[in-house]
Amino acid sequence: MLDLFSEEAPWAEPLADGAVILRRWAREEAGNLMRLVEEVSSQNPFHHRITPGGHRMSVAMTNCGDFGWSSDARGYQYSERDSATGHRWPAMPDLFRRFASQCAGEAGFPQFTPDACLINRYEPGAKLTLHQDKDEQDLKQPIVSVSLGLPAVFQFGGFERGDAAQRVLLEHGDVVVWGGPSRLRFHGILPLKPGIHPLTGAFRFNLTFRRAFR
Ligand code: MD3
Ligand code: FE
Repeated sequence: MLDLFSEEAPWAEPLADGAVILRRWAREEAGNLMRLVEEVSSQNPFHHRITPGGHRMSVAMTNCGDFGWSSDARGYQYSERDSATGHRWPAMPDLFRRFASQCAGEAGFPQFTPDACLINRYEPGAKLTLHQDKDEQDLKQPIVSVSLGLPAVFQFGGFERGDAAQRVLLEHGDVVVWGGPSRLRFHGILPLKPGIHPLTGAFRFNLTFRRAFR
């Protein structure tokens, strides 16, 4: 089908206080970013982790950087080693660090240097229920998220689990910077619809760049 919008330039729009969507900002680098995702995941394969409650997550994850986020019987935490293997996480590629810092700068966070990158892989039906990201030491640091491949419906709620949530479609190349008051909002991803994307096949990938420790 003819894609009437494929030539449209990237643009930025505020989503909420402290949150900015940089639509399509990662499109130009998407091929390079995906090659690096393959490289990281060849060293530390995507893995469906078990929540502290004993459930297998539908989203498969890996990490790169000085720290990685994971979940196991002991709970959720950032650590220098993958508890599943005892190995350090692969180094964060320079392009990842540079790209995330540049996006954060555009959104008004000029000092952001990530020390952790969580990579989520969604297959059809995979979802992330509403949650807050609060395992990081300094919640004044933003999180930069980069979506690649199949689109997903993102839910953006309030400060309590039961608050009404807005729905936002996150598409290939969309970058979102979450800082300020938005940093502690509940958020999630609705079950992924099946499809085929020319770059990522049957999957959606989401990279989140974080500062885990001061
Ligand atoms: C809003 N990831 O990894 S990205 C996560 O698409 C996570 O895989 C989703 O939520 C994904 O924790 C959503 C958008 C996102 C990331 C972090 C946030 C939104 C956020 C932190 C605070 C508020
Ligand atoms: Fe999150």
